[in-house]
Amino acid sequence: MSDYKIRSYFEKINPRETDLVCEFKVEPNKVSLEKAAQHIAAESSIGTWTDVTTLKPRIIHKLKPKIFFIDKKSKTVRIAYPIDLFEKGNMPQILSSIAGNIFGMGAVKKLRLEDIAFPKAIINSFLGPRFGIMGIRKITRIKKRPLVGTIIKPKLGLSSKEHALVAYDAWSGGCDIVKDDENLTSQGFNSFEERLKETLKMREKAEAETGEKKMYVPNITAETCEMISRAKKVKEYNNEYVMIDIITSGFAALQTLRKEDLGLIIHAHRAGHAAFTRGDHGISMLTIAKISRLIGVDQLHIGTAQLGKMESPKEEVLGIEEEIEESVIKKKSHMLEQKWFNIKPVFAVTSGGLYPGTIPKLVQRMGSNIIIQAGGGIHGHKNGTIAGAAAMRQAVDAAMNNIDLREYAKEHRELKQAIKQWGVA
Ligand code: CAP
Ligand code: MG
Repeated sequence: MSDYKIRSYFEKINPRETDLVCEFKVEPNKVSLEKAAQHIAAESSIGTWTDVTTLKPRIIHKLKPKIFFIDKKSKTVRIAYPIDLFEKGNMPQILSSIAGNIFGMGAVKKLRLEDIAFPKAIINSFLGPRFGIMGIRKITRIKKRPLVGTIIKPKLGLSSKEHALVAYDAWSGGCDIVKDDENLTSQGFNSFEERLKETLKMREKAEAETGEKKMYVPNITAETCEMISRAKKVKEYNNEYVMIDIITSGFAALQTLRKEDLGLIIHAHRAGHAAFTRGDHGISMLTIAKISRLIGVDQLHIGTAQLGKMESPKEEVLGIEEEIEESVIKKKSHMLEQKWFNIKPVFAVTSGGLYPGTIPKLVQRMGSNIIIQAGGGIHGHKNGTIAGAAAMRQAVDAAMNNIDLREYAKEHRELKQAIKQWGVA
């Protein structure tokens, strides 16, 4: 029997600069927290359920991860992984290690990957955002205030021409950005290229009439080869943006899109994330946001800080906003230290159940470096989409000038009607 037993993964060390570090919250299953941590460290790196005769001392020496922190009260475990365990530039492989089998092990009742601290060599192996916040502000010519966007509603069912007309109304009313909904791609009633063509015609009209730069974010989510060909189509039509549903498309597809480097702004929708970011078993949205920034999205949905229709804890959203915007993150509760080196910041998108009455609190909580999107909160306005878009822009103007919303509404009838319908948060 080989004596290459790995007696323990515990080691009182400080992680090396070159290590990749993970923080887990662990609910053990009929074993001690230490035992569960051992299983996690083994299964996420070089081990399995029993010793194997094929193991060699050099593998243990080079590749064994170290459990360097364990806290019984908060059930937190931190593990430092030698960088050679990972293929640089390969997000699926990294996640198959530290976010793979371990979630299904019998030794854990619940397991949540709270955060990953990527070392410099891994950071440098990804492209990061091409534009980032400053790049998008330059293209949209909006220097300081939040960008105002809408999602065409109903989600599905409009023809390409009808979709384009709703977009025209939203832009005419004051929206900077119009996007497709996450489940609109190229259905029989609204094919991708037809929609792109019709909507860009309406964009041109709206720009000429308003004198403002207007943006269209078409959803290219599809099988990867088809997605790339749609992105190339968008490029042919001289559009600046594409949108991809990053969870349902997958991180490999997102890497492919980013590496195509078509010079398109990538809007990342996170539909499906709550299947595993919610509750105490799965992967935190903070981790998903860091992966997205590293691969290279330019803007990302991160929640509404409890002001919208989705569960969206304020502290979590503000932590994510800091993580995707700042270049150095200091360690704090459930956020590991992270240096982002040359990786650009990502524009935070806040969306889901928002309406004009939520804007003052939203800007107060998240600041003005955000993209605010409202679907129902614009197209549900009693006087229609143009009025709804105008009401959103008025609410942003009031917030940016610290004017009480109800006060401002006295002189702005669209906002007044929106407050009558939905109130002020
Ligand atoms: C919002 C939305 C967005 C959600 C996604 C929707 O529409 O278009 O997909 O914001 O959630 O389909 O619900 P409403 P998140 O403005 O009508 O709610 O941003 O949290 O990922
Ligand atoms: Mg949507």
